[in-house]
Amino acid sequence: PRTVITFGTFDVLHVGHIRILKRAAELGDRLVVGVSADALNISKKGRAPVFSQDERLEIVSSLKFVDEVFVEESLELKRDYVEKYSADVLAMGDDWKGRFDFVSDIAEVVYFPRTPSVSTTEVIEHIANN
Ligand code: C2G
Repeated sequence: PRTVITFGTFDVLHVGHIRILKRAAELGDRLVVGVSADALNISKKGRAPVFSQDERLEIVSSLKFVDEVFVEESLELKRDYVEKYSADVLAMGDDWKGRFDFVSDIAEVVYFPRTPSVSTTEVIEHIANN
């Protein structure tokens, strides 16, 4: 079977997340998702996600086109995760374009266009200001 791997925080799940997961799943037979750890978000973005990693894992693993989830502990471990899950394809949104090309010797690397005008940050701001 052809395995696809993708990564993300998937905090306050929205249609942009759904679309990329669905498109990633369509590239193969099995979709594995690395959900970024709370600690990784704090170091990367300076704030904790709204939902904890356990909650985000539970939400993402409940989607019908997601077959397996794990905690992404570090951005630098892409190669190890691709090998561990025997991924044939690594798919990401194009806000990461070029950033994961270093695994292209062991997996096909695909970047999808992001869904315009939706983001977790905007959702949080919308709720805060209404
Ligand atoms: N995404 C999208 N359209 C949006 C918002 C997000 O296609 N409007 C995609 C992103 O491009 C990414 C995925 O949804 O591929 C998850 O996005 P985030 O939860 O913001 O993930 P991020 O914090 O970028 O973490 O190792 C990589 C990191 O873990 C990615």
